[in-house]
Amino acid sequence: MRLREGKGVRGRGYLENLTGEAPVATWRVPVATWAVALARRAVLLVAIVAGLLAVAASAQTNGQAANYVPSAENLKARQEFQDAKFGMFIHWGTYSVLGDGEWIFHERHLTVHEYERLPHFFDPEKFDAKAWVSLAKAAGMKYITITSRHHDGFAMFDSKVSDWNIVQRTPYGKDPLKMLAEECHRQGIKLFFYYSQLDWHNPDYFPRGQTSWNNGRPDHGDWNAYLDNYMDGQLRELLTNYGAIGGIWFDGMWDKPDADWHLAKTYALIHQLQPAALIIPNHHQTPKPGEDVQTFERDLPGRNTAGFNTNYVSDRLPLESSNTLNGAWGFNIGDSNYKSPEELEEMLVRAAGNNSNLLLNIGPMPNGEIQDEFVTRLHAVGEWVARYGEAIYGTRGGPVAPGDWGVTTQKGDRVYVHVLHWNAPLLALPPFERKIAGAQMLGGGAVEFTQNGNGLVVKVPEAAGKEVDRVVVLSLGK
Ligand code: H79
Repeated sequence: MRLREGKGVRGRGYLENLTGEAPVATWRVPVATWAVALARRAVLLVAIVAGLLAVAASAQTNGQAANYVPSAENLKARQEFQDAKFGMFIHWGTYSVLGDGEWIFHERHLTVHEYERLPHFFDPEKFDAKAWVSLAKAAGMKYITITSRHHDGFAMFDSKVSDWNIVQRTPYGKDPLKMLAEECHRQGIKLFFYYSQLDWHNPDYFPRGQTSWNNGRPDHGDWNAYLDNYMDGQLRELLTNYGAIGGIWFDGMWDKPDADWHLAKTYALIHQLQPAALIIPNHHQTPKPGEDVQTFERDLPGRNTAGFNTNYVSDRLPLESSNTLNGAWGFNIGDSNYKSPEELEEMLVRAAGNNSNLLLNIGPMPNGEIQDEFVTRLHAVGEWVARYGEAIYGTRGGPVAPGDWGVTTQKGDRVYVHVLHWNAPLLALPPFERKIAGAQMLGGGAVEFTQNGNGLVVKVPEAAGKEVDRVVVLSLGK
């Protein structure tokens, strides 16, 4: 009986009790009882191991990397990702030729045969990787996420998996991602690959989903081959041939939300090839095992003004919010709805105050140039962020909930109060747990404040001209 009374029966778990040292008191127990107890232990152990195996197997078939434990490199990469705060999103593909976004295949009801004409016109002779990476840097962006292939399935890189790629189907005949990766490594910018799981071109993307389903493909196809050979094959290329990459930004799963996407297999492949590579899925759902970042399309985390995002916000994963500089992702020749530098700056500040990164998109032109309207605005943001970056880079969301008035960020013992829309001289904030030792404007100038049990009142200087963000730096005392 004594054998069953050990501390491990409850508490820290059966396995420890079963596999742990034999209790010292064993000799007092008659041999027969001892043997029966051992046999029971063995049976129980076998049952537990079998149970664990079954759980693992079902996790595999469910497509969930249920046992995912991020590697140390991965956890470090997550921190660096959060510190980076500001990234450049690039949508560029053969669709850019038509100057009407990246959904023309679907929106114009083109057949595969018709769409296959497009690559013949794609010859970006002005593409200059150095200019692109330099622009990102000048804007204060710390990483780039580029479409390695969009929903048209067209690989913008040298792929051996299929000839539906830029090297084999365009007069250009080169791999721009290779040039971009080399330039990013030279300039110290992390490169992420956007990869569309949705494919409007491959017949094995079958059964088809909600989009571009009637475009001349046969009514049969091998879904498993599409995932395991085609997609994973291309991901293997992206994670092998371009040096260290930041990660993979997935999109398009929402086209077939109920399908088995073999996520466990794909995610394991990525983490095995590059443990530090982050998996960033834009599936608009609650994060699944194996994923490293939660990203929100055209929305701050949890807002869902777009209508297709989830309201759930992870308190574990780094967060990211993607948005467009005008209204389009891929080059749109008629879209002049540019956000002003001030709007973009506010967007970045609001992202940071919501503990999130901002991934800001541009759609380069089919000749490889980036239009002036993007360039001038990005330069303006870059000049601004050079002055205000201390209150953004390396911060996390601050202690005060974001509001219309503004947001807070925090780095160590400094809280940055970003006053965005507040016309009164005094700004009242809720109580801080710690005493405020001092307050000053970022860039200089003392700030008067009073702190008591009701909260903190800060005297904010008037905004100068178009000043977007008045940043009060609070030093937290002991
Ligand atoms: O790459 C850019 C867009 O092309 C792509 N994601 C960004 C980053 C994108 N595609 N669609 N959307 C964004 C919006 C999603 C719309 C949806 Fe639906 C509403 C998905 C599910 C419901 C449209 C309608 C597609 C299926 C039904």
